[in-house]
Amino acid sequence: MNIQWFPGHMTKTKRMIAEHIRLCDCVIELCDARCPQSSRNPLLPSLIGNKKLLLVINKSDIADPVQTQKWIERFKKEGIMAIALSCNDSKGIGKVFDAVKELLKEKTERDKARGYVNKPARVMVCGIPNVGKSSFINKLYGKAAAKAGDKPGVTRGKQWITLKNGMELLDTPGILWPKFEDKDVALRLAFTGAIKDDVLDVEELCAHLCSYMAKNYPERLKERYKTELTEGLSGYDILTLISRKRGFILKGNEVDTLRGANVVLDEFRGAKLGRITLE
Ligand SMILES: Nc1nc2c(ncn2[C@@H]2O[C@H](COP(=O)(O)OP(=O)(O)O)[C@@H](O)[C@H]2O)c(=O)[nH]1
Ligand SMILES: [Mg+2]
Repeated sequence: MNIQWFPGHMTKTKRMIAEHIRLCDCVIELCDARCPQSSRNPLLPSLIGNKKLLLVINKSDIADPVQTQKWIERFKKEGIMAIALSCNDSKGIGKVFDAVKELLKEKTERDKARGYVNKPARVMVCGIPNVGKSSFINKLYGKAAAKAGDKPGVTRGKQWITLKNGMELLDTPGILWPKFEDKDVALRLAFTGAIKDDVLDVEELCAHLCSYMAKNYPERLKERYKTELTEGLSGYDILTLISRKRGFILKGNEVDTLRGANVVLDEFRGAKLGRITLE
């Protein structure tokens, strides 16, 4: 899951996308609803040229629904069609088909005028690691009619799957590399588990999360860890309080904040702190 991104990997991904994009009508980019902007790769538009893009804000079941709605509106203002989805939910896939249809409306009209009716929409899924690409593709397969088999002009081994609702899906997703020039972006990706913890110190990482939680969702922290949050506590102070409350004490009465940090991060990732958005 945690791919170490080297220039060689990026080149390979760029080549893969360039190879397939001309055969596609649109690209579905998946991002993580807990940090919709940070979990995107801003270079994608330049890789797909003039092809249409649908942004699927996945894992919306574990993000703050109010914030997810705000993100959808913000993307809309930027001219990006975005929909919220949860691959853990049995429903919702119809929304994806509807959105693709809407996105390709003009093209469908043009095709029709040229005598092509019911031309399948060809779609490629892209996204950084851990946003749910495999889960999403499996969810779409749930409605698969048949394997389309190799098509001429497509790299051997690559498969187009014919789905219901007239869509053909490339079964191999484009795995984008996460882009973090900014520390906050790296932190958000580390909180969600999209990048390895060992990129950053676990206690420092958790202290940042505690500090964000205390600012934005203090009640969740209080509820889960039964701690009082007084004014002016640092993230590390909060982590110490939580670790003590959980009884993580080392010899010499020292608080085991490393254990506490691992527990809090795990609980955050498992949505035990409720539905949270990080940006
Ligand atoms: N809560 C939640 N978890 C999801 C969702 N979609 C995927 N996941 C989980 O996120 C993790 C990464 O998913 P995966 O499909 O392997 O992502 P990929 O690396 O982009 O292919 C897995 O543990 C999935 O079970 C979702 O909509 N909601
Ligand atoms: Mg995968």
